[in-house]
This record gives sequence, structure tokens and C-alpha cells, in this order.
Amino acid sequence: MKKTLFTGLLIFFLAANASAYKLEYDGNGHNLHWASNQIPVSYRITTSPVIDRDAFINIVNASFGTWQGVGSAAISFQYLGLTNVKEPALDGENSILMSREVSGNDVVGQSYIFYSTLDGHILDVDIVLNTSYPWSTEGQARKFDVQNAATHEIGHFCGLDDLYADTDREKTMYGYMDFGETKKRTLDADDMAGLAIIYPAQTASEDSGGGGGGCGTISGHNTGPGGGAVNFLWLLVLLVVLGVRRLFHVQKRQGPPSL
Ligand SMILES: [Ca+2]
Ligand SMILES: [Zn+2]
Repeated sequence: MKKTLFTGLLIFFLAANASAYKLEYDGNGHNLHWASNQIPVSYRITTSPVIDRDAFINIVNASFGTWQGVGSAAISFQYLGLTNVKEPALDGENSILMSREVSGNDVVGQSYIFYSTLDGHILDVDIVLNTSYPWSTEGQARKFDVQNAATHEIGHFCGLDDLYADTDREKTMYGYMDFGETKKRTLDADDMAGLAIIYPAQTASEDSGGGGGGCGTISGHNTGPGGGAVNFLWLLVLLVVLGVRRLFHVQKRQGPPSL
């Protein structure tokens, strides 16, 4: 009896200790997110040096589709085609690529997020999967699975942060991955809950500037002669607010590989 109570309490505390999800922040209290006028968020793919071209495109598209499929969240994506971008840059293009150029130890995949510290708006995200490691498209042992890593990184692309508690191991946003692992390809309920908090699906009654993480961005299209000035202003804002870059990654798990 006592033991049952103790176990129950222990489970309760463990569960309470684990975050269901974590958001990325800009340092000024705003969670990182795409403004509504940026959605559907576009992206391009750089041909992989180690994975068949069409397979890589299909896998990246499928990985974005997994997040887009969360019915409780209002976020969608648009594939714009291939690009030649070879490294992360604030260049107005969200690029998914595979390269040796990642920073940090044991980094399997990395997301470079450029954002505004005025409001946490994401401006540009580039995802790099580390070609220093062997990759597979089919979850092969002793290789990292492309879709497993891509789905995790796209969580960062959307504004979700890593989770590191043992109780988070089954979630896509768990910050470590193993060779042969494919469980991050599909989202845990908590991954979906986090996405829905950032991009709340609007009901018919609240048509604009909704509450929560909703962000009524002015989507003024530049028409007429004023456009140039508007662009110039934006450039100034960018120069003042930017240069800010955050790195998020998924790491190779330390120690002996799990079975
Ligand atoms: Ca970019
Ligand atoms: Zn991560």
C-alpha cells in the first residue's frame, strides 16, 4: 500500500517535472514564431551530397507535411523548389541542406533561426543536417535517419525548443537521437500541443488578431511609389534589430548506442 502510494507520488513528480513542450524565445519575452502574413512559410531544398535527390526532396516535404498535418494548429508550408544555397544565411530564403558545416560537438542537425527581437517574428530559418555522419532514408542501423532528424529540426523551424527530460524521450522535440531511430518522424501529442499554442487555429468567430500566441501582423503590400520607402524602412529595422541568430540542434546521444 505504502509502496503504491510512493510510486504514485514519484510518477506524479516525474510527470510534473517534464515540460510538455518548450517554446523558443527571443530574449525579450516573445516566443519565436512566423507572422501570419508569412504563412504558408516557403522553403527551398539544396540537393544533398549523400542522399538521392528525389528521395531527399520527398523526405523533406513529408517532414514539413507532418507538422502541417496538425489539425489544431494554423501553420502550413510551401515548397518552392531547389536552391544552390550551401550555407546558412539571412538571405530571405529558408533552406534545407546537408553539409559538414555545423557548429558544436555531436551535432546531427542544426537550425539557424534569424528573428526580430521586437516581436519574436522569425525572418529566416536554415536547416543543416551534418554529413559528417552516415545517413539513411530507411532508418538503417548505424546511420541517422533523414526524416527523423528533419522532422525534429522543422519543429525548431516552427518555434519549438528542445526537450531533455527522460520523460520526453518519445517526443519529436527530444534533443538527442540515436542511430536507426525513426520515432521522431511522427509527432507526440505534446509536440502537437506546442505547435497549437504558437499557431492557434482560429475559430470562425474570432477572425483576426486572435488571443494567445496570435499575432496580428500588418501585411501591407507595397503598392505604388511608396513601396521603396517602406522597404527602406524595413531594412533599417532589420539592421537595428537583427544580426540575432539562434542555433538549435539535435545531438548524437552520448555513450553506447541503444538497441
Ligand atoms: Ca536563409
Ligand atoms: Zn533540437
